[in-house]
Amino acid sequence: MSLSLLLTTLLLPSAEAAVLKGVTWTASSVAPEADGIVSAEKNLGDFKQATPWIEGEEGSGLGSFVKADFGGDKSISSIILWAGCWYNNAYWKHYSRPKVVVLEFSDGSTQEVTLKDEFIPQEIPLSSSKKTSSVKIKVKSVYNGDAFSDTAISEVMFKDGSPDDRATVSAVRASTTLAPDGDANYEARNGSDYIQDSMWCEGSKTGDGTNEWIEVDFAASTTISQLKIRNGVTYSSELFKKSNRAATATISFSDGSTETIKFSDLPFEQAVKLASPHTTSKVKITFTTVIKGTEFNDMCVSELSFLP
Ligand SMILES: [Ca+2]
Ligand SMILES: [Ca+2]
Repeated sequence: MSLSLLLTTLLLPSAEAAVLKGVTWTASSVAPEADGIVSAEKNLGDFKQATPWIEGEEGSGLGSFVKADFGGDKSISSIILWAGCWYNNAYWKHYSRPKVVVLEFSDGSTQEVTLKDEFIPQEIPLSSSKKTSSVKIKVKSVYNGDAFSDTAISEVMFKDGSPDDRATVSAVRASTTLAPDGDANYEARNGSDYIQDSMWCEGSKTGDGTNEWIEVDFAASTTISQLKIRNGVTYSSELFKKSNRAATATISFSDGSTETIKFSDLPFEQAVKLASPHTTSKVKITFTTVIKGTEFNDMCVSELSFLP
């Protein structure tokens, strides 16, 4: 191997499997709106955890199903499932959660999976990368809700065999983290879960987020030239204005070099180009100035990823 080829190999960005977009959902039934919670099959693929599908059959809906259509064959390596109603922690307990689900693929083959009864996303690896144009998820048994018998699933993601352009994150640390409340937790890992309404929030009792930081380790040394961020709470435009957002940051790399970056004050994904590409095994972002929210004095970041 020539030296230049060896270097190219070593400097390739480490990438993880991409999450499929543009999935079409159908369901055996849909529950009517209740307590302001709108159930819909399309909620399974809207990249929001607080929006669920809830089945609308009698009892706990054993045998009810949702079906994801990919519009052609895809190689699915794993499925990530937000089981239950993630509207908030209380409603997660109120509605039934699927326990055993049967996955059915377009070739008719099936795989039975037992889920945990935990308020965490669960990744199901498929026995071998499965080539399929659809996945049907059928509820076989449930963990009973404490108020309603209907069974909910809030989000489903499919990872396919093609590499993602995002650098693979192996660990995330933050200077402080806001304690969990009745709605959700605010852990740093929420910044890289593809979910728009889950976020890291700093937990300083008195500060507004200035000088708080988030540090990301990559699975391997990776060349990055831009980052993508959903700045603040991107749950809704209303909540976005209520909480603190980042205005500027210093970003430092494993070789000790730094750059100053600026963010737009918008509740959407934004790309921030670096002045030059950096090959690095980790990135630390220290937020240096903050835009104040109207109600909560915590600075949050909903999504953060690094691209070549
Ligand atoms: Ca959803
Ligand atoms: Ca998130």
